[in-house]
Amino acid sequence: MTAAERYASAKEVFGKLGVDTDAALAKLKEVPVSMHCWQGDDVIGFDHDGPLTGGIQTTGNYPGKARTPEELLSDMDKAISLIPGKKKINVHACYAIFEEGEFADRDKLEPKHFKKWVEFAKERGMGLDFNPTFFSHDMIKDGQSLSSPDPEVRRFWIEHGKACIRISQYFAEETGIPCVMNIWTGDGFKDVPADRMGPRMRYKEAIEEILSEPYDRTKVKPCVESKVFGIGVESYTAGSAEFTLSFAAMHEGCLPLMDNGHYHPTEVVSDKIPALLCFFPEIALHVTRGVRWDSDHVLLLDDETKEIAKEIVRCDALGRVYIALDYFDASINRVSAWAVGMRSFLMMALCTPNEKLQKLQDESRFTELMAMQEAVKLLPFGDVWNYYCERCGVADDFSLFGEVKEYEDEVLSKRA
Ligand SMILES: [Mn+2]
Repeated sequence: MTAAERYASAKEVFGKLGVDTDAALAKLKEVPVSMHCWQGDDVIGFDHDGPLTGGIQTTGNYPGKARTPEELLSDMDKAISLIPGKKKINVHACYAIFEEGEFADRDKLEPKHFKKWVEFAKERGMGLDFNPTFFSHDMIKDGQSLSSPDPEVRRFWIEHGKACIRISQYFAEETGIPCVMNIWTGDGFKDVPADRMGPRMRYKEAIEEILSEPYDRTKVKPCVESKVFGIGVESYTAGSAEFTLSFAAMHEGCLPLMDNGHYHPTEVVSDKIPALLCFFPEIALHVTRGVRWDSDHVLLLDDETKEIAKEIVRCDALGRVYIALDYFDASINRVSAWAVGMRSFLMMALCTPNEKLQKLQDESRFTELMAMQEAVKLLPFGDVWNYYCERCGVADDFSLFGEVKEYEDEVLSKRA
């Protein structure tokens, strides 16, 4: 049977449950998922030679890492050719692309240093998201940036944040698509602090000063991302969940950003999404896969990933949730890491008979609900997915590796 024939049969099965798969696929194709540039070179970037520092870490040494902007953009293009649907590109400030002999420190970055990213995105009809880079830099003093007790350190990073607002505005104006600008720092302490509130007050005031930089709220969407702990800062994080959530709630226009690797291992972001949507007009996500901790493994179609997607869809919040991915695995082919993680995140949620299931819950038919939820798991989602890939002109799941391997043999393996 061809993919189209299998799809026709699946469509009938889903149709009986009240799911219009044609409509689901049309919707799926239009939901942008932001592809993080930092998977391609293990979060190194182009503005420093040093290692990755500041509470995050990549592990692995798979050959073929992108070493230049040209290599990174070419690898991203290969990954993009394997990913169906709408994409955005998520850039970090440390990925400024300087001209020969040019350099600007983080506090002096300008839109022109990201011109090549804008060209890349515009040529492909994509939007751009942005992240100030508050790590891997000499001005991180004793593990602190925006919450540092040293006013000179804070000043440097506040100026960096302001520069990033201006660059985000430039991204939105150039692409015509809003730019989500996410503030995350690894500020914290390895051991028991003597003052927990002081750093948080300094952090709060610093973010307020960054957000005092003028910007168009319809174009720039500033976010604050929380974290429970990082490597070397196991005892205390200034930007904890309560801190960032409260900050966003108290500052109009600022969105809370949840990274599902940044919570205690038994907490689930899927449950937090509808809670936040009761209050915030818009929220942002970093979707990743933590294994025991914030290990930034490649996103897979596991239960929590599916549950996150389901919550976005059944809250009818595809237009209110900015979805970006955030992981970096240096132990496998990086193009494959992008392509596999970006592929199948939302399709199942869109083809789930959500209205039917909700009705069972509202009518307290819990036995039937359980039986139905189990039955739904084995619906022919694969037939819908393969047809979607075919229609989008990308490789199906079984051909993906072959394409990656070919690129590895022809391009990546020559980067010795
Ligand atoms: Mn994140």
